[in-house]
Amino acid sequence: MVRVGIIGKTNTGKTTLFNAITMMNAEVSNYPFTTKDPNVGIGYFKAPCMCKELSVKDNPQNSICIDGWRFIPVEVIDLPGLIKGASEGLGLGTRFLTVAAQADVILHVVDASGSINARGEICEPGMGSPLADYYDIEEELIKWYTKNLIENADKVRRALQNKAVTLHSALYEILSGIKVTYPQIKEALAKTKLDNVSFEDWEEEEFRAFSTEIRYLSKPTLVVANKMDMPVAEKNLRGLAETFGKSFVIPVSAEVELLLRRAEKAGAISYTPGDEKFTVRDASKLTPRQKWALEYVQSRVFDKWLRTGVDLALTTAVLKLLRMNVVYPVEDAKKYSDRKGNVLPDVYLMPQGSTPRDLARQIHSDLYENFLYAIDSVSGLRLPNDYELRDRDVITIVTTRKRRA
Ligand SMILES: Nc1nc2c(ncn2[C@@H]2O[C@H](COP(=O)(O)OP(=O)(O)OP(=O)(O)O)[C@@H](O)[C@H]2O)c(=O)[nH]1
Ligand SMILES: [Mg+2]
Repeated sequence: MVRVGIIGKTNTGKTTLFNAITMMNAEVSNYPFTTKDPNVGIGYFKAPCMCKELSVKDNPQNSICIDGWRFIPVEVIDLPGLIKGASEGLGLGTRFLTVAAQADVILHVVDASGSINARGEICEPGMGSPLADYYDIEEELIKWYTKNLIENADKVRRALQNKAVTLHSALYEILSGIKVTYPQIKEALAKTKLDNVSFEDWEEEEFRAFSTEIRYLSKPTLVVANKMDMPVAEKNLRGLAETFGKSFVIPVSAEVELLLRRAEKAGAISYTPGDEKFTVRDASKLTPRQKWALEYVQSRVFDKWLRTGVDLALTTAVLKLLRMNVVYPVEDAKKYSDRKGNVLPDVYLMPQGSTPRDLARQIHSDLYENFLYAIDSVSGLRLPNDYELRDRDVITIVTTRKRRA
């Protein structure tokens, strides 16, 4: 399962976002460093379900279908907050970054309303700087990656004493534990031109340059501009979008998403996460406070930003940043079902460039070992084995044992 890590300065709303995504109840407060240990949960993002296009009634097994939207599970990790100087031990330090390093993609939450100061304490909205916060936290991350590599440099040197071992593979031995791939190491060495420099000659500057590349290549990152319900957030959002590019900054109001999901659970409204509207079930049953809150949500978020942005942030992180395609394996190519008759039972997230054989490997080693070929179930055509899976493909795998996925 894809893992999404939530990082950012303390008090930016990471746990609120985590609770909104997972519907858990992790502690939230307006004091810095509320979260002391990482929270882990399951969240769902939505993609248009193939049941609509194929006009079939589906019975999802590993995901959920609501009104033609497929909700796909991801693991979400909420981390304790950071502040500038964390790598020197300020705040809670950086020891939890080992957990962040296990994520496939990062949501970096900033307080777009500028309501926290440099130390992460609540201040007058607009006084804080989300851009400066972002850079402070990124600096801590890069320092952590650099320190981690320097601490392991002796291991790399020892491995390199064996002339058969390349620098790439020696570094891979060290970095694979924090989800860095071999091609990423190759790319980072090439980009920094360190593939031409003997490891013996690497100094602080070289370690840092390489670690910086590794941080960005191995952990694609989306900026979550949170607290967009506050008026001053708009100006800061513009600054963030100009700096990082519009598609890498998502305006979000985590607190509003959490409020809506809880109100939906309590039966007060109908709302599907990611929707651009919500409807009150029975206005006469709302307390004045609830009424005020829903009016705030409507005017401050939906009228202005169309949506809370929580679902969009997850979808963008997984599908765009990680370049995943949603693929539906089915055993019966005509009924689009598994052997029990469940229609469009499962979805798999496959990285761009994956082939049907890669899909077989993800499903079961038996399927992979006995793989013969795959069929595009919608057209009924046999696919070449080097076919690159596309988003929303419905695939039947044919094996030597006549067993199908
Ligand atoms: N206005 C507004 N406030 C929010 C939003 N999201 C979170 N907050 C508030 O921001 C404060 C901090 O929220 P948390 O979720 O505890 O923040 P955190 O980043 O997890 O903080 P630490 O765990 O202490 O690092 C709380 O007072 C939240 O109610 C939002 O979308 N809008
Ligand atoms: Mg927290």
